[in-house]
Amino acid sequence: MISLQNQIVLVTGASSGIGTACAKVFAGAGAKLILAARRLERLQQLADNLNKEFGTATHLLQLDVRDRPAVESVIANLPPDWSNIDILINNAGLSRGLDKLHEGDFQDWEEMIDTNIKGLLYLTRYVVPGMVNRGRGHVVNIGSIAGHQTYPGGNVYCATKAAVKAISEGLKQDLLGTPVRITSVDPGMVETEFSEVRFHGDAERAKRVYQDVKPLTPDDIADVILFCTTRSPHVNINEVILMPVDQASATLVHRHN
Ligand code: NDP
Ligand code: 8X3
Repeated sequence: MISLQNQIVLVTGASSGIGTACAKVFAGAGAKLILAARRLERLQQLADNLNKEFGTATHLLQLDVRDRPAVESVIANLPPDWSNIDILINNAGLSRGLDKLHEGDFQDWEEMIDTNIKGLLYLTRYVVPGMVNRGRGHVVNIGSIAGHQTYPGGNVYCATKAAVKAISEGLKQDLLGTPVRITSVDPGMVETEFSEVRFHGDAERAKRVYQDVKPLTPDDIADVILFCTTRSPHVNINEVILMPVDQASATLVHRHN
């Protein structure tokens, strides 16, 4: 197991759910954190809490990962103490809608494609060259079971996560011959703000997704990411698929009612 003490970890989508949980787990392990998301006030609150609890040093980035020039600029202009990123957690992502493809909303599609695929690519493109030059680094992409199985209404969201799977596999191949590691962590149902975002703020509909079932928690995912990033340097965990015991596939969920 390798130590994360003083390693620099960049977490996208740190303002909620899995990203926030990653920030806490990596702070507890002694890492220094670059926290990125659009909602800066949430990042500020998180950074204050981590500083109080663990004395964590943080650097905050108010960033929309869809904005390529902004991604390029924040990475290029990191203060020298923060520029040698050891671990990139490409977590920022979202689903929008559960419409049939032929009735789908173009704006929903574009938001998912621009965030889940292009945003992840931009971060990877601007951060990984430094890792290759320094001869150390680990990229963790958050995929989904949706990248392995398409479900009704999932169409474009599933396509974006299938793209994340292909990008993770491609990056692994392209990094062959370097010590940089790449892992895809692909969860099933995790209770976060994900469903509320998918249903455009319809909290009642979002609540029904997790009703009478014990979903994964964001901490469960952060725990797996911590495991993957602390293996011996010669070990690369390529892909982890995890789901709740109450779930067997994207559509097969056992409800206790
Ligand atoms: P949340 O909605 O709780 O968190 C999503 C995070 O992504 C927020 O911090 C949000 O920050 C950030 N984000 C969204 N769009 C952008 C953007 N354009 N630029 C920067 N940050 C952005 O959902 P989860 O924690 O569940 O989602 C995290 C990842 O996990 C996503 O990639 C999702 O697809 C994946 N996933 C989730 C599962 C689940 O069941 N919950 C299962 C499998 C995978 P802000 O709005 O402040 O910018
Ligand atoms: C999130 C899990 O099954 O809602 O990626 O697509 S699912």
